[in-house]
Amino acid sequence: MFRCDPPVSPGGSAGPPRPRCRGSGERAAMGRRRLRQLVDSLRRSAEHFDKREVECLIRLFDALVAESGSRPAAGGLGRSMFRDALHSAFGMTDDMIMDRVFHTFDRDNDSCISVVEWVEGLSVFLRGTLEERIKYCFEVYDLNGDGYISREEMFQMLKNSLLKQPSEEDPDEGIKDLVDIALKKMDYDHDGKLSFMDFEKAVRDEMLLLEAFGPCLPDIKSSMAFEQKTFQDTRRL
Ligand SMILES: [Ca+2]
Ligand SMILES: [Ca+2]
Repeated sequence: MFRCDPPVSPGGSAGPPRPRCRGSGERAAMGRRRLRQLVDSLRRSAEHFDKREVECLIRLFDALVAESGSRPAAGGLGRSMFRDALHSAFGMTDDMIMDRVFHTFDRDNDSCISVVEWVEGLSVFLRGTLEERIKYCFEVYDLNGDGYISREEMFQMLKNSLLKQPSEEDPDEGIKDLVDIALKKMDYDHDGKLSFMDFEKAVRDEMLLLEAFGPCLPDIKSSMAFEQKTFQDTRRL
């Protein structure tokens, strides 16, 4: 069971009102007009989905929230439910990476994924452009959010993903070697850490480096299966 903390102060953001963590019960009370507004607004902000796909994703969100047993007032996806969804739909298993994915979706940092955050997050996660995916992966890997992927952060992520395989020698030494290799290849300005510019340049040179520190995007097969299953529903909201 999870709990959604109350949202932080909205701080007068521009644009249409962004609903926070509304569950199915609360949204039922929004009325059809507001639901239309939500779909229209999401179609603009989550630009990789068309109207029908947005509706399907809202429906899936409602189903997941209902499944989690969240109280309507606190509706929205908490961390554990979101991780379960990532695991079952995309085969993700790395808790550290899944927590970071949660963090990138949870734009307002209230520990709860609202319907808007869900659809906008999936737009990048499933269909993001290369530029969007580079930004997304960098955000996932910058564990403390200071704008750099540090040597320690690389070590932590690589250790986390590599220790699942049996190793014969001192694993830390091997991981340190990998960090050195990553820095040698990606740290263009030689300051011992990866800035966004370093990371972007490295990935544009070699696409495989996009997920250098752990898989955080869906593979093509599970992504296609998810889309097929989610978007086959032709009912209107
Ligand atoms: Ca949130
Ligand atoms: Ca950092």
